[in-house]
Amino acid sequence: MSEAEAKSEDPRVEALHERMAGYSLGGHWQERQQAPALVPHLWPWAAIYECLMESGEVIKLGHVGDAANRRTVQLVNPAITNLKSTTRTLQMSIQLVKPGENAECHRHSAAALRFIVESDGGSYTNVDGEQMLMEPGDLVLTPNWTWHDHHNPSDTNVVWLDVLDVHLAKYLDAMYGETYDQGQADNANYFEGASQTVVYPDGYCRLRFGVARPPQDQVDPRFVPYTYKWRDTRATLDALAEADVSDPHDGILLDFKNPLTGGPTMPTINCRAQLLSPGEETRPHNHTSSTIYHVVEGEGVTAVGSGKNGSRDLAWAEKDCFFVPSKSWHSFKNTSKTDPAILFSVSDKPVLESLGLYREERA
Ligand code: GTQ
Repeated sequence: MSEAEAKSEDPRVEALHERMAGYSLGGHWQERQQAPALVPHLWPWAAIYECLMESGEVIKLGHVGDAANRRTVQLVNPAITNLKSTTRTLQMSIQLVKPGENAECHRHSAAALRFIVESDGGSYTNVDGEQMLMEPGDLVLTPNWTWHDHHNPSDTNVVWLDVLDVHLAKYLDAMYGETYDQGQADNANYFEGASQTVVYPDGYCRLRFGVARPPQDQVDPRFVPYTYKWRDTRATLDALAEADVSDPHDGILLDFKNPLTGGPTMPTINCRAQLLSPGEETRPHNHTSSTIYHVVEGEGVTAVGSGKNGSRDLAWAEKDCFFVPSKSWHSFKNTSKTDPAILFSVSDKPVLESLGLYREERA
């Protein structure tokens, strides 16, 4: 029995509770069930990969209705296994498309992105008619309501991280979508059966939304399809590491900016890359956004500290994924004395910022 209820020896209070329950009312003083606090967690790549490869054997990728339209292994926060979600707002999953397979065209209100882990560069996602080749480390955006289908015409597997704001969209009762078969295309020339026709070549988005660009492009700047090439990101990290421009809490830190607004990657998801120099140890900080990390290269430890979320030392190696909950103190250590460590991360920071709910404490 709760403290408040224990004190209610007055039979009139009990009667009031019963009467209110009958009217679907509650008293501010009555106990309520709290949502569980999310916990820090690390998913070793070996475990993810083993299950993903097995899914490649037993889960058929096919047409909507007769098989899975996407083959992904989803990261689940152990505090909310019943919800099968990575964070309260975001889902990170790992997707496999085998040689010769296609994942059919659809679009949805949830924003999505892909970060490529394994590819020989021959696979691509078609986003609103643009071929976006997938090389390891590339970041491919499929913003809210953009059509997308995935293709692997190569002879090796392609594996990537999917990140979607689907839990936020569902929480807001704003999750909807359509497959190409049911939908109407904006431009009939884009579509053929369950896949789009390629109308724009790979790299078109970086020209069209580049520094020299058409003055009156009629697009909603918040939702432009875009790909950030890893060769560019890596060169920037290396150049800044050389110049020693380091953030005390995150090392060399890059935001993947929206190319038109200069704002976050997408309205609901921000992406970052960070480099920790050999032996580097960062200072702890905490903030009200929650973050999922993927280790691009290197090894280290993220100490996730104190408070109601518990304290954990997450020891990571290449390709592992880990989660740092909102408001958790955390700091990074690159445990190699010779090699840099590079992390890719996604967070719901833009949501918190746009609602005036973002806070950060630095030690
Ligand atoms: O590849 O379009 O992990 O629609 C979840 C939903 C991937 C995708 C996911 C999706 C996709």
